[in-house]
Amino acid sequence: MKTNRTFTMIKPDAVANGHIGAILDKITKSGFKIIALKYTALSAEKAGQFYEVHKERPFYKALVEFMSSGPIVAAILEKDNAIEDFRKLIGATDPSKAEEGTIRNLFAKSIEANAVHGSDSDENAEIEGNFFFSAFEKF
Ligand code: YYY
Ligand code: MG
Repeated sequence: MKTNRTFTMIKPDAVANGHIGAILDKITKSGFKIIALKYTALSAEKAGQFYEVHKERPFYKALVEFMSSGPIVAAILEKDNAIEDFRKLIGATDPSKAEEGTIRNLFAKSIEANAVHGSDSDENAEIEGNFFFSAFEKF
C-alpha cells in the first residue's frame, strides 16, 4: 500500500461557489501532485456508501443529502506525509475553528458545507481513491 497518497473531494458548496480553481491551485502550490482528477457527482446512494462509517451519527442524513446536492471534484494526491500534511492544509472540520489560511478557513461556511474532504488514514485514502478511480485513471 502506498503511504504517500491521500484522497480529496472539493464538495458541492465549494464547486457551486466557484472555488475549484483556487482550491486546486492551493493544493498544488502546497507540494501535492495530482495523480487522478475527476469532475463528477454523487448520487444519494453513492454518498451514503462513501460516508458509511458515519451511518449512526446524527448528521449522516443531512451529510448524504448535501454531498449529493451538486457536482464535486474528486482527486488522488501524492506528497511525502500526504495524509497528515493534507489534513493540516484543509484545517479543522468546523471552519470556524480552522486555522487562518487553511482551505476550510478560506472557503467553507459551515461544518456541513466545509468545502473539502481529506482522508484520515493511508488505508482509507486507498479505499476512497478506488471508490472513484480505476487503475487506468491514476497517473
Ligand atoms: O474528516 P472530516 O471531514 O474533517 O470530518 P468527519 O468527522 O470525518 O466528518 C465527515 C463530514 O461530516 C464532515 O466533513 C462534515 C460532516 N459533519 C457534520 O455535518 N457535522 C458534524 N458535527 C461532523 C461532521
Ligand atoms: Mg473524516
